[in-house]
Amino acid sequence: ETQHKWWKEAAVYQIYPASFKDSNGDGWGDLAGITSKLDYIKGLGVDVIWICPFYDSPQQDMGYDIADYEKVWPRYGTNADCFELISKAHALGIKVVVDLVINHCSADHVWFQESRSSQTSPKRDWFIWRPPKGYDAAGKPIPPNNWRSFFGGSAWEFDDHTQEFYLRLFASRQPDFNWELKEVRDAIYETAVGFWIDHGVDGFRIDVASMYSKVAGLPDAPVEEPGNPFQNGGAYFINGPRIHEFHKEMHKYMVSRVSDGRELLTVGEIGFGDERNFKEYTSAKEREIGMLFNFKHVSVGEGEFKYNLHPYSLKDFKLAVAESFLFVNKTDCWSTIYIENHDQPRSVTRFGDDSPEWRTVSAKLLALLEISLTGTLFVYQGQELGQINFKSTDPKDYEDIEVQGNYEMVKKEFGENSPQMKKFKQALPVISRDHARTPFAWTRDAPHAGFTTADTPWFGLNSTFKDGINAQDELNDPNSVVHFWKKALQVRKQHKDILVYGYDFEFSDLDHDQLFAFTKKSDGKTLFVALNFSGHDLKFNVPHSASQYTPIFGNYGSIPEPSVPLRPWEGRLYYVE
Ligand code: ISL
Repeated sequence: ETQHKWWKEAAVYQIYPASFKDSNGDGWGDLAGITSKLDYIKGLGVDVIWICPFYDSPQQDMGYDIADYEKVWPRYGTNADCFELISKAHALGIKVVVDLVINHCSADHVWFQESRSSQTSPKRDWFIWRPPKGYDAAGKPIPPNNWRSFFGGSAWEFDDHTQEFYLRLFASRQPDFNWELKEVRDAIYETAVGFWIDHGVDGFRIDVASMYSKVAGLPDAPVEEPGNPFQNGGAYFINGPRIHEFHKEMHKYMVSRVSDGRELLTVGEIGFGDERNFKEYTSAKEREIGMLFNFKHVSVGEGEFKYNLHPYSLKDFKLAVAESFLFVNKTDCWSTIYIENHDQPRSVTRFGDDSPEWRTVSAKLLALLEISLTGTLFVYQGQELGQINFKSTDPKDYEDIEVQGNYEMVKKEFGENSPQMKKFKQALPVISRDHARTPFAWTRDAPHAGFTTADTPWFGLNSTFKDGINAQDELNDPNSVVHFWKKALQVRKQHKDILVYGYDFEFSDLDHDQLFAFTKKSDGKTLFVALNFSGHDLKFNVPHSASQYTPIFGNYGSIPEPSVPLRPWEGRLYYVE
């Protein structure tokens, strides 16, 4: 049975430090900037902040390439700034979760420097080194297998110094740790986990949590994308043979390290898997991770190669959304509800309608969907404003290494004028990670929306701050998306028994292509939710027709009887008695 826990009913606000608030005018957000905005965050009614990596890093992958787990990157401030942020947040009753990036580190980390110094270095096996498979006609070394990096090209990097390749599933300078060695795991726990527990954090968002364990022998991946020398090797490292053993071990370490009895929030970036895996990761009795991020719903329409988009139906989306939490039903497992993060585009553009006519109401509709679902709710900075994507198909307008790396790969493998390139460019304004990474818009009237006083921010703002998508204008407008989110978070708390913890979820009209409607239960109560994913009026079948419907909440002010058609992008929550 589902137990109530603080971290299940908390609302978490995710902060991307580079793009939240710059306090010293160098064009980058920083920790003191976050501290200066704690009142704004508190005002939203969230309980926790998760701060993306702020550790020392050469920033090849925006801080997910960590060179020192125990030191703040100087542009983000000092360790003292970080400890101050934690204590000021705590004083306001806000808990703090940090990112735990331990599938890989940066090639600048001293451990990797030692490892690459020679083939006989005592730390050689701390990373995954292999000799070339052979040499091509031009004498170039051939990678040990055909795995593709998430950022394009081979997942292997050749190191001239020792004439071997190291595995790096992500960027060229993000070497994967060799988790097979106990010595490596202990060293990771001690620094990346222990140091931050000692400094008072309330939990961890665990990066790439499903990929630490690679299948022995590192076999070639089957060819799913003909013509490309590099293939998706996920079957050999996602949810690998020892992954659950590793999480059990790390969980034990965390529990033993906490000295004051606080219970940590842990959320694993699991991405893809089957029900058996989701349950094993998150079941309380397995003692691994508190909850997980499933990627199914945010990936609908993406290809085996992410940027190869294809059409999908609302039914595909509904089923994918449900996969996030259905496995939790009346068990001791748990999951998350989210629709944006720093790796995803803006949800209004992707799943709502970002035209001036429907932006506000469709952003509110997505909020209604999220507060109605079972799991811990995560809101990403700017989502509470109904931020939208910027519209560019030119790779030059994008910063992200994932865009740049895959652009180079498509160019090299297929050419600048190929149909593959055309598809790639069309995908950019839809799904690039950069849409989430434009600096936060605080006000309309200051340069760069008040994010920085520098002439040039590290990444340009979305120009929509001039059209009212900024915190100040929205706080001044009672009908804005931000005010709706505040209310929505209160409603979720008020009705948490059913909204947060409800069970026996059931779709109505699953095949319907505009209607997202469902029923779920809690002890003694039944909830019915109807959401119109279209820009026109929608009449729908009312289930439980003999029953009494009591309105709870909606995005059009007054809430009529369910027999009244839904207005464009209208959503309604009712109790059914
Ligand atoms: O972003 C993705 C899909 O768009 C994923 O492939 C993503 O790279 C993967 O989920 C892992 O993400 C995490 O680790 C990466 C980092 O770039 C991401 O920002 C982070 O969330 C490497 O550390």
